[in-house]
Amino acid sequence: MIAANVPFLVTGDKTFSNVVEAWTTPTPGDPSSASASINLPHLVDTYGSWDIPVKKNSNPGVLDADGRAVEPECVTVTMNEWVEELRLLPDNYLKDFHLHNAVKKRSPTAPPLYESTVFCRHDILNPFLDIVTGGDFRFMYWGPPGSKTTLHSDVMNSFSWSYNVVGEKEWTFYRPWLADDNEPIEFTQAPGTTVFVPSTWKHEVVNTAETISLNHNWIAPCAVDLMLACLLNESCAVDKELAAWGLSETVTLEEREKMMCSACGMNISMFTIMLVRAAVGLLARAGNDAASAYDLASLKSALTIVTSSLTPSAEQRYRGVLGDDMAQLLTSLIDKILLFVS
Ligand SMILES: O=C(O)CCC(=O)C(=O)O
Ligand SMILES: [Fe+2]
Repeated sequence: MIAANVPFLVTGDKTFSNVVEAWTTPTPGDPSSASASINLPHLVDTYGSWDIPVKKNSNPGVLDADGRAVEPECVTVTMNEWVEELRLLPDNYLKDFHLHNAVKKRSPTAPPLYESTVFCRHDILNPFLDIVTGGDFRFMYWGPPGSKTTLHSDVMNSFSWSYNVVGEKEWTFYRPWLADDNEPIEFTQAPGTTVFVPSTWKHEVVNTAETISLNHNWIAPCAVDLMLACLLNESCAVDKELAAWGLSETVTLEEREKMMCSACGMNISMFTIMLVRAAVGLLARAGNDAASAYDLASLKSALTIVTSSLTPSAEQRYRGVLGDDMAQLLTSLIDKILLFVS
């Protein structure tokens, strides 16, 4: 299903039952979570003093030249301010709050608040970022009725999943191989269900009731080619910009990689290390099954493209970023992986 890269809705996923139990209050006489309301006292008690990002959702759906949504204005407030003053103003949307990370930073040894939903346990992006940058793409969203996310496709051609803790969302998906005005796929997401958001599909989302959701962007080994396509695009965009400023010769490879990182959250060197880490992990598990073989073949194919067809070459980039010794180590590790994975 995931490799097919089409949207789907999952019901009966019990992964988040702890969160649902803590964050919602069942309606008396109705034990189902579908009619539960938000447990505001619990959320205020637990997260009241924490900083959260609130976006002014007045973005009219403008896309930049690469088809990404232009970001709406964002302010930082406390969860108390959100709950008491801001959460029901229709223009506001608590969005992209790194809750998972915030919990981990405050209580490093505590178990995570929730596990990733079962169909994305093969994420190679967030565990890598945890180690390398300390950042992540694991979010909590909380929007009043009518709040929305305008037309976009997800960052770095990632997949995402989105679980409704409480409330309801209307999703509209546009098939990437058809023009945007073609008949979209539309459906309603009830509380307690999870949507799989495929890579490169443009979509828009409206909260039809006050809604709290958990949402992760993630990369599966079988889809690294899509992420690579995005990074190669980004690399060309950086090159063009440097050429336009007459800086092609003066900017170092390290600076070039930094520019890529600030434009899209990742660069070629980091991407390569992420692939190597994933390949070594798969090889160490010595999985003999068809899924592991498919994953390894996808990683190998992306590594082959990265190592053989870039200008400036991947090896030059690693030298710029990691220094000579580490770059050499990385290159010989990649050679071994490419040899080993037949
Ligand atoms: O729930 C939303 O407002 C947006 C979610 C979304 O775009 C996603 O999960 O990819
Ligand atoms: Fe999205």
